[in-house]
Amino acid sequence: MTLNYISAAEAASLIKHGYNIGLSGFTPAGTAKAVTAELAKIAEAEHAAGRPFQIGIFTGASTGDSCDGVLSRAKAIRYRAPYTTNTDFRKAVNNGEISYNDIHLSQMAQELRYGFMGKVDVAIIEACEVTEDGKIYLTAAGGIAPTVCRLADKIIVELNAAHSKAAMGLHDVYEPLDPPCRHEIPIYKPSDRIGSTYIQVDPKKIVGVVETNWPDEARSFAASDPLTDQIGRNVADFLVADMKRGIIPPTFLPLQSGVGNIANAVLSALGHEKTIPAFEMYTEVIQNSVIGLIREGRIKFGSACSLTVTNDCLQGIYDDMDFFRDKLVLRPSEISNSPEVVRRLGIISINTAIEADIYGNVNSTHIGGTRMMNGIGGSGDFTRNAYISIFTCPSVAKEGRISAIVPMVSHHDHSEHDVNVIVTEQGVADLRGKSPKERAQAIIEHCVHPDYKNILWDYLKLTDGKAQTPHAIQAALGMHAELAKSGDMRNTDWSLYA
Ligand code: 0RQ
Repeated sequence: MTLNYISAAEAASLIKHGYNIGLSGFTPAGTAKAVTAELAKIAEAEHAAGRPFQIGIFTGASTGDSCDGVLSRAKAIRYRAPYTTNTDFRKAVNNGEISYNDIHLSQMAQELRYGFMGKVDVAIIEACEVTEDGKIYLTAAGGIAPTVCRLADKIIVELNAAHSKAAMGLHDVYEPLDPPCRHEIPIYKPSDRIGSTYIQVDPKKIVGVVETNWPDEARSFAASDPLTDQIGRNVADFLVADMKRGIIPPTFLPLQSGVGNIANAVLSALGHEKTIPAFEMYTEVIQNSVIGLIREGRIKFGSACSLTVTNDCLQGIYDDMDFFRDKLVLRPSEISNSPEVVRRLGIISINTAIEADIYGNVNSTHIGGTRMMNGIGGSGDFTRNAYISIFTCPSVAKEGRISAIVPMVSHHDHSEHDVNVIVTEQGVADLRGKSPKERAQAIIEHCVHPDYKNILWDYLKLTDGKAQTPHAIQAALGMHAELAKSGDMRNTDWSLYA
């Protein structure tokens, strides 16, 4: 079948008010860009003409400004799932303008297949190559592309020349069957390949191919600083001690690490800790730091859903594909984040918390308990199923006015049953094998900033100290209430609750 080459504007005109679009990509890596940018113009024109125009978005994780940014500013998003990092999208969500379904990333593809979120009308897939017999070769991310291609009525391919055709062998495309027919996902080590290097679709569904040359819109992260370096050092020291005690095998275990500058600092500390042998990653996002460590031989293999790296780093990978071909694989998010595989491989997971409480519950998503930050991302997929689950965060935020450790989290993403270790720049609280009361002692002793230690010890004195998980319920959110009142949790006065 001959492919139909069309402009981005023509492709966007195929998307109607009320449609749900399914996108390739995971983080800004590999996300379609040109058609959504044109779609925002259509939405603005329709709104100016007094007509409604809103769509639903299904995707792998966050996208770039050319999707979530332009479409939220154009008020063109009715519904979206899952994770996002875009500032304008966040504002719209917290203004109540968008219906945002923040689910675990591993569940996105299957929940679409199960029919939980409605129909996928059009899939927009970024590719580095597409063939007349319907083979689509993805770019820098797996995401939910195989599933939205299969479910969508129509497929638009963005053939993006900014991605080298060298990406063609990177992917391992695999979609599990759904219950009651699902089998095991046959991955027994991070480097196992179980699928094909392309998505096979019915070529008749490809309604248009849009040629672009649009680099990924990956964020660059702040350079590491003494605080993030100290957190990285604390994680590395903790893992080295666990290895010496025989808790972690001498060959080490595969790592998952979140996104951001703390994650970069942790990886850098682990990569440069010579008592840890060269290790593997089974993770969702590969950042620049991982690529550097692969080049140095400190990371042996990286399995991920996306290459969320700067464009010069990505070009370096494409240019050096002979070196990277047997050291990297990109998978769909339901495989990169599969709870089954994470549990089997014995992943050490390292993610960032917004806040944690003295019993080890973690809030990853909401500021002040109500305002969405980004979303849970893959942190829950990995944390609950990890061999060792670690959360890191600075002990204070906003120049010390906020303590990251509080009596009770204001929103709850990861429970005390799932969180093994909390690490701040102050130190490490090892919660494994401890009761809630023992956990509270460890967290306050080792992780809390000195400005807040007495405030938290004094909170415990308000409780009867006997219950399984002692709380003074009226005061449990007292530090948050104080922040709302005076702007500084250090002013917390427990006598108000005595
Ligand atoms: O505010 O933006 O005004 O400066 O929150 O905090 O310290 O810059 O940290 O960018 O690493 O984000 C948890 C959000 C951390 C992220 C979170 C304020 C702080 C700052 C951001 P400003 P930092 P980061 C992999 C796995 C969930 C998903 C996940 C995240 C802003 O890591 O989205 O783990 N995680 N996915 O000042 C009020 C507090 C605060 C606070 C920090 N206690 N109260 N504000 N801030 N703590 C990714 C994927 O799944 C794809």
